[in-house]
Amino acid sequence: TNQVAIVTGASRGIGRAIATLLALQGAQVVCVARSEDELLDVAQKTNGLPVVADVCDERDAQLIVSATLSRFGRLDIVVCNAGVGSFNLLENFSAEEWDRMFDVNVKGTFLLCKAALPHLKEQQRGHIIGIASDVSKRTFAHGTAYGASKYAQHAVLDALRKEARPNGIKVSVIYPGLVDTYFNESRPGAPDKEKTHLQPIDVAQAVRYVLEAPAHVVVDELMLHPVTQEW
Ligand code: NJP
Repeated sequence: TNQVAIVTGASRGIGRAIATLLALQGAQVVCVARSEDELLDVAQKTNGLPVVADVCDERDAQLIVSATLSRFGRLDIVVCNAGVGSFNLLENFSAEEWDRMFDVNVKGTFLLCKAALPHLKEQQRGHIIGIASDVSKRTFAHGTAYGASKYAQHAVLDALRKEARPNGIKVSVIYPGLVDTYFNESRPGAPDKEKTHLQPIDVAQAVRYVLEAPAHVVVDELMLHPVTQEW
């Protein structure tokens, strides 16, 4: 199709896989992240529009949407994927680390939705997709800050679904378990992770699934895990 999609966190990991799959499906993709070199690479491979931006910055969020509209004249899909996480005992987290997770994971999602909504409302159509986490719905040790931010991101999108429905706008949220990416400073591709982790493409396929729902159907939530993940 000739749909236009914004994907945040497109420089690597899950966002890169989503941008790549959407481009393969025929979408025009606006690739958003802070790392210019990686972003230019993925934009070139997807024939997409690179927008170097920090999702925590309100002006950047507005710029992402205005750059999309001036380049393509339309906006159909907004994928709020950019996210960060680090894990520690509560007493070992700095206030800065706490703020960083809430800034990217919660405020980043809020700001891009806020910037996109006037346009989506005007056209009475659009699809917002959030990449949350299985820990948006359960807690775990060492996950106070990250888990709280992902619960909050889930709450933002869950409430937004109710606000958006009267305007014909769909909100779908995907809750993956462990995914083999650069998340939390890890290195993807270790052979032992093939069984223990999802691959970024698995999450991209979930995005494709929710996008393929018929016009009268919204997939509210989709949770996926590697079969081996115990918790
Ligand atoms: O992580 P990673 P994932 N402004 O580190 C971007 C969730 N999740 O793909 O700016 C704009 O490979 C960053 O780009 P850059 C997770 O919570 C994961 O795994 O250049 N972009 C990069 O492209 C997150 O919401 C797992 O540094 C910013 C991307 O985000 C989503 O999946 C499990 C940014 C991160 O790529 C994607 O994470 C789960 C900013 N301020 C949920 N800050 C998992 N991996 O196990 C970061 O349940 N980015």
